[in-house]
Amino acid sequence: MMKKHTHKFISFGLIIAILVCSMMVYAVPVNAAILSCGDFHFRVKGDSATLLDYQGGSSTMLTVPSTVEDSSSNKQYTVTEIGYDCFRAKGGNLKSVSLPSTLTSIGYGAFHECSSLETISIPGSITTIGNCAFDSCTSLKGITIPNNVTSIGDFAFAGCTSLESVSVPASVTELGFAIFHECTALKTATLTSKAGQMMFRGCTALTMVDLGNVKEIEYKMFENCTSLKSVFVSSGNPTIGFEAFNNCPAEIVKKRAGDINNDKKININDATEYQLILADIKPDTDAYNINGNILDDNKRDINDVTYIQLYLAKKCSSIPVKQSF
Ligand SMILES: [Ca+2]
Ligand SMILES: [Ca+2]
Repeated sequence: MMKKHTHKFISFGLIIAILVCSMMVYAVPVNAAILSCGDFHFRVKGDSATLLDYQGGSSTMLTVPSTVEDSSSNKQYTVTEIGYDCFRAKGGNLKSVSLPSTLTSIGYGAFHECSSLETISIPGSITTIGNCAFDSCTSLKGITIPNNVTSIGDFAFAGCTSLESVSVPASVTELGFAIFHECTALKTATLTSKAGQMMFRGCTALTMVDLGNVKEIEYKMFENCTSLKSVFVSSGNPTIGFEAFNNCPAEIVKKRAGDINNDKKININDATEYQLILADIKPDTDAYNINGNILDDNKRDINDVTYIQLYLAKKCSSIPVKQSF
């Protein structure tokens, strides 16, 4: 076991020092240099710096600086990237990490096996989360993927066994393999437009997934999700890939009825919206079509609106959820 508390205050001092200290240049590859400061090494190129590694070891809280300075030239570099396996060796005691809003990329394995890490805020500037970036962060309680992220790599959050809920925004267009593989505490997940292969494989506590507008349920996406009860879609009939539901209780894909505006709530706005659509005041869309035939009689009409109103007035007990497969 590494000592967790003895050097806490010394380390905190070091963190402050990092923010104001100057750098030493000690290696100069072609067009790049390595700068050293406190517990960090950076590779600098152009105007940007990549955080290469961290040598702290005993700190539990850490702030990554937004800029570094080369003391020999007084040139400042913007920290844009967390590099390969950066915190893997010495990040084992970190509980909380603060990242600067200058970052655009969290690299391959950056926080791999940071098993004490409970909280980290991914800045809104991030576009890429690399393979295994948070793999086996077994204490990580929650993660928000901001809506500038376009790419998430293989196993990025695999083995995060404390995560209970995840949400992937519409901005994400490239998804690797097994992103949430064996996140065994995960109960709910919300996707928007894209899924990945083996995405939730072995998430044995997963009960509810909202697929949004996902068009394809990918290869082995829910394999061994032995608690899975509900998979909702908002539009269309997604295609179901090979062994997508292997060793699940059932292939269960449902559509929401009654949630006309597709905001995951059924309230008076849905009744109003529906009336506007039926009166041709609002354009009709696929989503309205799917959610609107509440009485399942192949017509969308005023009776469906009335049903929502009765439901809201507690005159009927439930809005039926339609089974599509
Ligand atoms: Ca609604
Ligand atoms: Ca109807």
